[in-house]
Amino acid sequence: MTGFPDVSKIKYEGPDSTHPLAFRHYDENEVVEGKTMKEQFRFSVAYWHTMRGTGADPFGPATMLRPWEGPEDNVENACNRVRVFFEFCEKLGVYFFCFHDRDVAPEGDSLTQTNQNLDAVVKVIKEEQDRTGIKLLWGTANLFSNPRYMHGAATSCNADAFAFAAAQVKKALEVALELGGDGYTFWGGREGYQTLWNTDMKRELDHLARFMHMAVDYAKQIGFTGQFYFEPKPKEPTKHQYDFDAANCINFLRAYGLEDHVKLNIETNHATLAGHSVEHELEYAGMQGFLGSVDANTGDLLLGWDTDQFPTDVYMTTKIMLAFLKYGGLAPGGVNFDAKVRRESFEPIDLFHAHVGGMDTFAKGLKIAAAIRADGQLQKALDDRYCSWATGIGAEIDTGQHDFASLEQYMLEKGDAEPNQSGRQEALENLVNRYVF
Ligand code: XLS
Ligand code: NI
Ligand code: NI
Repeated sequence: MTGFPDVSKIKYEGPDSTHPLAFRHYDENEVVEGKTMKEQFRFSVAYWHTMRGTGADPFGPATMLRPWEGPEDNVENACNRVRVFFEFCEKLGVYFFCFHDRDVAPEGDSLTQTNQNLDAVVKVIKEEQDRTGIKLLWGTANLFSNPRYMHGAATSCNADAFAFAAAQVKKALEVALELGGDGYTFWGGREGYQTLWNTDMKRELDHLARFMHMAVDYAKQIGFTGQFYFEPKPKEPTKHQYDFDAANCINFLRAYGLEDHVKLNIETNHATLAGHSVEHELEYAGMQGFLGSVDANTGDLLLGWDTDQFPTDVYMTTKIMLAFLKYGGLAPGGVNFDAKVRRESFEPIDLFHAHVGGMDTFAKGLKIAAAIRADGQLQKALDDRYCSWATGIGAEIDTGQHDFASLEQYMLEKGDAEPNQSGRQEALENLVNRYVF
């Protein structure tokens, strides 16, 4: 098998630890705001990056040293890889994972053969789940790598690509059910376009909605009760992805009657590619009742693409955790590390360094967020800022007691608006920093 023989179970050692592979802040049993950290986060490892990331980039081939990989990517090798993966999750102390169908099993020469390959590997995944208690946070289907999907899958101009994708998602839902998965994610893949000269956008969006309805119907038919997620991303690989950002996705879901079935899976780096911050996306999804799950990673300010780096910025995880806590947590969603080690970090041990750092950064963010909330000063400042809406004219407007004519009358009598108060942005930034450092 040759997994990680030199690594033992990662332990919590506390903030003073200097051990490079120990948690300083993530203690799975520590209770924060009524839940253990294990329950708060529901951390998940992404199979595609951690087991299938090769380090290849447009300028050079694979760099990753993965001693467990056999010479050929056959079913036997795929099954062995699954066992190594579960060893990794166990040693890391993560209880969830996510995968695409094509991450775990190689494609065959026909759909029948491909499905058989998948079944053989899923059998091993099930055994490993039973052995370890590790669960599937969400499953998904890769509807973007195979050349048949060059024009998209559900939004392809080629109806057969749509049909093939439907067959693939049907199978992926059966697998998610078999593995007791808590969810299923639609990420756009190549659902988008490069130029309107060759694109009928209305038709493509209608097809995407039809496809998602078929998935919802099939899940119902087979008894899969996991949560569906739609994952916003503005660009890459297409120039205009149809699932641009939270607001765009929510509009799509409502326009096509999918709002009762699908929530959002918000990814940090996708938020920044859309010109937003992750906290904006979480807040928008949360306030609309669509906050489902999170793909945790980070981009690079100097690079304009989806670099999928591991999160190391406590300020950012603090903001993320403030949103989580505000909206009552994520379950049945979780925090899935949709993140990859750099091409230059090619040794297996780097996978541990990356995840340990990400988990600790989130744990510290959670503690800071909980302290900010317990103290209440930030909330008080926010409440004070809107105090004109709590009573008097503001409360009357909010309860529907006014129209333009009555407000004109009110102002004619009053003469002018009350003076404004300072926004105090800098003071509030300093207040937050008091908890951060
Ligand atoms: C790609 C997406 C992808 C989804 C799963 O940018 O983040 O990894 O999370 O298909
Ligand atoms: Ni993602
Ligand atoms: Ni991504």
